[in-house]
Amino acid sequence: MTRVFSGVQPTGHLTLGNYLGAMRRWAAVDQHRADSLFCVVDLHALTMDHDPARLRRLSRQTTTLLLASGLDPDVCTVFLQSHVDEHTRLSYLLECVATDGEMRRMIQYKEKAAKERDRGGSVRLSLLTYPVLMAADILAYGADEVPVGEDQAQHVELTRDLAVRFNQRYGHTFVVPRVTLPGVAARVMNLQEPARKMGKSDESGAGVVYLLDEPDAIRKKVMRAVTDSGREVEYDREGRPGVANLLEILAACTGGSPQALAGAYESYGALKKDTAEAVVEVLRPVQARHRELCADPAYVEGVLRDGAQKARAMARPTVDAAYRAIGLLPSVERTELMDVR
Ligand code: AQP
Repeated sequence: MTRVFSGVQPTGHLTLGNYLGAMRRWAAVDQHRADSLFCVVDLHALTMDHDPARLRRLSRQTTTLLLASGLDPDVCTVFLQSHVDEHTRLSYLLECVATDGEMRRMIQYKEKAAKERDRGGSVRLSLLTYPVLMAADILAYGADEVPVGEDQAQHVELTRDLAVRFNQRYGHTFVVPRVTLPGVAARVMNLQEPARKMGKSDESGAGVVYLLDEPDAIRKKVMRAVTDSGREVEYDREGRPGVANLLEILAACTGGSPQALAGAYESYGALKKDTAEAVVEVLRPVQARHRELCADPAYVEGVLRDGAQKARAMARPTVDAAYRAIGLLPSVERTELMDVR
């Protein structure tokens, strides 16, 4: 059976981008057709300046939202990255096959490091090495597919490179995974700055629809979306990125295609109105389920406890095999060696 792995970072409140680009597909499709693991990758949240209390809150909220979006712990595995030591065990081995040059080429590293430097902060070493930890997240489970938004595709490419290199040097150990992207809304853009990705760590939040935004807040944000001075509704990602973004969001929410939807509108106002309502409707059941789950924190804790147990059992054999392949003596063999002497 195909195995799927994906994750989400508890670095802020989850956005419509996270939902349309990744989470919705995990719940609607992946968990039912594959042996799937979905992970709140909390260690990745330590790569930038962070507040420990906020991280704890966001880790709980992110887990609750994954469940609210439809992940069913009876058919998939939901867990926290820091609960399974195999991720960091494997990450070090992969650091020994990755190169400094390929880490520095990662777009997210360049962007986030530049932002941190502009703020006068210092760049954590873990920001540079985090794609290797992400590779370990994926390879530890022998995942065949990694369903992500477009912004994570480069990191999955790196994961493939590291798996191939490790296998060539030390013998076949890892499945080489492939990225899967959604057909539409693979990169939802910021409503105020359509050249920029809608991200959860955006400072103002004006162009970001959060999954827990009230319906009126969603309507306001969509109605104020930056478009352009033209009048005709055309799907042109390069020339009219703001309108194209709205069309993609509408298409992702209603199931149409952005090109076909463009022909159905004569004004930006009407497009914005329908997009706002479509987003409100898509998020309504997620928000309702989130409220129910918040009233039952013991259930969410139980999901994480069981998920970690299942995940550990899946990851351990592969990570142990990697340790052996690279030349490290497993502790059992070490005892046997001493007996022989
Ligand atoms: N705008 C987006 N459009 C489509 N997909 C997106 N994803 C994120 N933003 C969009 C996808 O959501 C999944 C989880 O994302 P993540 O938390 O691992 O990574 P991120 O969103 O890049 O988060 P950061 O780095 O904490 O902060 P921001 O958001 O501020 O950059 C992934 O599959 C991702 O592709």
